[in-house]
Amino acid sequence: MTSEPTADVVPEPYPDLEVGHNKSWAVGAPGILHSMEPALKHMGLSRTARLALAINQKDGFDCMSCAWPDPGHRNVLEFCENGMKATTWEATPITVPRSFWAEHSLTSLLARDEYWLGQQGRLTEPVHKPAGSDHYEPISWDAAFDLIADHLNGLDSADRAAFYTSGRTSNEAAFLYQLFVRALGTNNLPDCSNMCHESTGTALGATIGIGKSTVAYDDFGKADLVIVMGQNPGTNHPRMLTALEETKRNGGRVVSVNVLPEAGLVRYKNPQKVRGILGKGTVIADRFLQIRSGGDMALLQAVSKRVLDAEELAPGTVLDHAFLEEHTVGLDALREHLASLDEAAVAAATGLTADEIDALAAEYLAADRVIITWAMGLTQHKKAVPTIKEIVNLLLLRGNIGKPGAGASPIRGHSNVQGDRTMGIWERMPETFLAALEREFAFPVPRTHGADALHTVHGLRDGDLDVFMALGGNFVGAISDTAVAEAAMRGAKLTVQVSTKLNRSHVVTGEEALILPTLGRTEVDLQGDVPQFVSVEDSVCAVHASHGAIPPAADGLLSEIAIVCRLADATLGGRHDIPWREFEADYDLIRDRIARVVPGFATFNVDIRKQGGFILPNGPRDERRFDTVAGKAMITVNELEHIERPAGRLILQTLRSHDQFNTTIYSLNDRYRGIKKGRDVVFVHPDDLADLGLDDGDRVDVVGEWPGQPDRVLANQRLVAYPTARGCAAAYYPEANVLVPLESAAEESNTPVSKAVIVRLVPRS
Ligand SMILES: Nc1nc2c(c(=O)[nH]1)N[C@H]1C(S)=C(S)[C@@H](COP(=O)(O)OP(=O)(O)OC[C@H]3O[C@@H](n4cnc5c(=O)[nH]c(N)nc54)[C@H](O)[C@@H]3O)O[C@H]1N2
Ligand SMILES: Nc1nc2c(c(=O)[nH]1)N[C@H]1C(S)=C(S)[C@@H](COP(=O)(O)OP(=O)(O)OC[C@H]3O[C@@H](n4cnc5c(=O)[nH]c(N)nc54)[C@H](O)[C@@H]3O)O[C@H]1N2
Ligand SMILES: [Mo]
Repeated sequence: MTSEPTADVVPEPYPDLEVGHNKSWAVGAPGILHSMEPALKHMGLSRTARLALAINQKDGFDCMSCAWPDPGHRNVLEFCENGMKATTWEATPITVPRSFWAEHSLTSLLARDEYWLGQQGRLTEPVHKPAGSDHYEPISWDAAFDLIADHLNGLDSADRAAFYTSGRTSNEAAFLYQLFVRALGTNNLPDCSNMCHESTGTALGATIGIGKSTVAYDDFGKADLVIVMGQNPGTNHPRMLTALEETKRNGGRVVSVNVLPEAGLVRYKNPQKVRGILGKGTVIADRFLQIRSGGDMALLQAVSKRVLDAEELAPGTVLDHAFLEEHTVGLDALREHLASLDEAAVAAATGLTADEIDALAAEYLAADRVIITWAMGLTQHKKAVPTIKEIVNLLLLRGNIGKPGAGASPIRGHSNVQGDRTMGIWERMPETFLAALEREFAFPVPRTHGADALHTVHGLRDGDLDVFMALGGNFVGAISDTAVAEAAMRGAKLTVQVSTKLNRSHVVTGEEALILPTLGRTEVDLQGDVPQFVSVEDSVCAVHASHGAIPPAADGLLSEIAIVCRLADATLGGRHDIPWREFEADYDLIRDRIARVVPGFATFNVDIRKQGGFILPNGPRDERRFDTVAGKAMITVNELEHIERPAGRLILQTLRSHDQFNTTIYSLNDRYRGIKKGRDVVFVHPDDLADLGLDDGDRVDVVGEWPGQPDRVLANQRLVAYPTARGCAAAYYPEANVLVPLESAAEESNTPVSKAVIVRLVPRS
């Protein structure tokens, strides 16, 4: 018998872990009340009230918990439980004291988890870890900027530095950051999108000519059918449930396609309504297809095939011929390809019966207006890009793009991840953007594609990168293959984190390291005496202003914009004719430049001051214009492939609990899944447990497998019998990131395959 691998670190079990039953309903009054408790405890009533009344209001700030759009009509309290958690987490008056850095060595901080690190409060002053030291120590802002400038200016090539962005960064800060990085001479601009909706951008860009949603907010109220695929809105986009409720009120239907029966989709109590507080709530999903992990491409092909078969039976009545003729290419090839679709392969891939698939096809055919939404359950798979292309195929067959109540709707994660891309945060921005930037700022903009998130880890590991800087986020916490990523990061000469709060990326550092604390979006941003505002773009391409509402957590914090401007000034000096200090003093001047570089922003400073902001133009949505290589929407042929599960193994997905935001852990509870006071759980179907000779409550090591590589281990997890699809398991991200191999990436988009790790469960003796 081969001996089992052992983990470097065996975590202690959470001592008070409780496992109850999973819930079928989401949100409602208990949700809101539960979310207010910590805020009230730490912030006092008036700060809490100021916050709550400003979230997502027209003169307030944009909630940073997700990229769900704001409705035209706002409720007095336009937020959800998780939005309240995100804002109070940022707005806490608790701060990291100066003594913290002397008291805590980096070695001691490495033993702390994300929950503890986040609990330490807001960062208030820049700190520096000199080479060879085990402690950060305070440093002045000017000295910090000079130090980074010296490192950057000492590089043989700007390509030896990488500049990460997380999706909370405002449009204005993002625009200046990419300007600085390109003026420095590199396109190394990895971002959280590389790990998130990159597959979406890749698939939609190729097929419809724009990587963004083709629906507007109001379309949800007009749809006959919304198919929600690979997404858990009850936790991750709670306000989307209000839109789905609208779909239903107007007679539309909702179908959920998911590996798990997620709470909010089964029943939803709208916290904004008395009915939601007292009543039974709305049943959201009329139909639930519990699919096997990675089975969505097969399902979509099978539904498209049924649509094409129906057309054969009743020619001229099923497909939207006028639309297909005028706006698409590729129909014949798809028809030919699907004619030989192997239904046995579909059944194996999806785990669904032919009846279930027939029923979904019938729903699709009965609806004149169909929206398909999706998130990480689709994008974080090896075959994510072709899967999303199959969504486009299915929609195009009946003209479901570019008409009211219909469209393809990726639901973004971070609140401004979409806007950051629009502003140029991408390692391979198109030539049109780079040329416009070059015209406006008169320096030679580099054209070679830069490093994305995974390439950045490769670059650090292989000694091709010396400097890593992050504008927000938690790179080593969020990226796959934790042990490999952390070892790679330690190879950097300098790491710089611009952050609001402590996380793992502050304690896994390069030789030298800096933390630069920044203002959050909730806080008033004064330049001179003038309060500034910033802007963001949501999932449906609406751009609006965000005004800080509460006093900053500490004196002396700089905004992200000020940090970028001062760093650029220190690094580039007079090398280019870019007025960094003027940009810092007046954000309107930044918007004037964005207006001249980024399409759709021509009258930015005027439009952003309108109530509710403005909507960016979108070819497919507005005029059925598809800027692809063919000049039409592309119907594509994608070879079916599904995940083979070796005997005795499970396909593990890594997902979010209800009380976390990505790597930020608000509490140890996951209410809707019945988990309390702990995160060391693995969800497995009871019949799979029985087959494996295991029981609910057993402690196991979860061992991740990748061909030709040593196994990876997430040690000492408690098994939870759970109604997931057969053969599939689930565990929480970011802890489970140790199991995701660096090599396991989606084809074309290079997104880590966080939703399908082959694992075996080894009982702890
Ligand atoms: N409160 C809160 N809000 C958030 C976040 C947060 O962490 N907390 N994160 C934000 C970010 S950055 C993002 S990207 C979004 C993420 O939003 P989601 O994508 O909803 O997040 P996940 O928790 O990764 O959930 C993935 C969902 O896909 C399902 N799934 C997994 N594999 C498959 C599959 O193969 N097929 C199908 N059909 N379903 C599958 C899972 O069961 C789960 O319901 O949320 C954003 N909003
Ligand atoms: N296994 C697995 N891995 C995943 C995923 C998964 O589903 N499974 N999901 C992926 C996805 S979808 C995403 S988007 C990434 C997320 O990756 P990231 O965006 O890098 O991670 P976050 O946890 O959102 O970053 C949180 C940190 O951002 C900082 N921060 C918060 N607000 C601000 C601000 O206003 N300004 C600045 N400068 N800093 C701020 C705080 O210090 C906080 O600790 O993770 C990815 N990784
Ligand atoms: Mo995300």
